[in-house]
Amino acid sequence: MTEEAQQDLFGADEPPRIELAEGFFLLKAFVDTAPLLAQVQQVAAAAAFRHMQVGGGKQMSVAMTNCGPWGWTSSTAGYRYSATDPQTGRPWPAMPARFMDLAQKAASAAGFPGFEPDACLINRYAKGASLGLHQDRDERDLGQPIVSVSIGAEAVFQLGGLKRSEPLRQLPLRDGDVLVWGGPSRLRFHGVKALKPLPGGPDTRHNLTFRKAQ
Ligand code: MD3
Ligand code: FE
Repeated sequence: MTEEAQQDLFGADEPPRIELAEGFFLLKAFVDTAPLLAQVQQVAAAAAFRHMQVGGGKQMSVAMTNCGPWGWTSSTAGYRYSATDPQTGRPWPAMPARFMDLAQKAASAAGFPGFEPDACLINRYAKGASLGLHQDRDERDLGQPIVSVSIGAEAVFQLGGLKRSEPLRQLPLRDGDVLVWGGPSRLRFHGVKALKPLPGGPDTRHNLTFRKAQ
């Protein structure tokens, strides 16, 4: 079915919900991102964006911070969820009520009711920043879905399979698009290609990922 035909299955007032794979949903233009970006700036004022270290002493091109009870961190020692920001020793900023509400509404819209995220990882992409192919498997209960929200510049994301070697589908992600993935798609490999901001558009992309870490 084409995207257009699938959109016709929904009422005119319903945001289009596209199932890209079993348990993997794209909610196009699901949210107005202006208020979200303001909250991101508030979080970043208390827990600054930083380029985390990964194996081999390299730094990620994507800058990250977190809000909520748990935050994803990476160092030369490996990946983990931490209740405190290793840069300040303080707890991560609280998850804004608007974030929690959005994550729960999106999860429900994709058929995952009762989602209670306790972590929100915030990624910031400047021109050229990318995220290599990976799986999200640092969460305790892989039966819980993940919700992601795209803000700002358009990016091309790569949707793979359950093995790194499987072919990748490339899909554009635009401002306000929300992805929800769970069930058999929870451990799909995925990544984001180097950001190429379009002339006249925003030069930065932010992405929120809501997770149940513990
Ligand atoms: C899941 N972030 O933080 S989220 C991450 O846009 C992360 O910042 C990316 O991956 C970002 O761990 C992507 C959306 C996404 C895209 C493709 C996927 C999630 C996916 C494909 C398969 C499974
Ligand atoms: Fe990921």
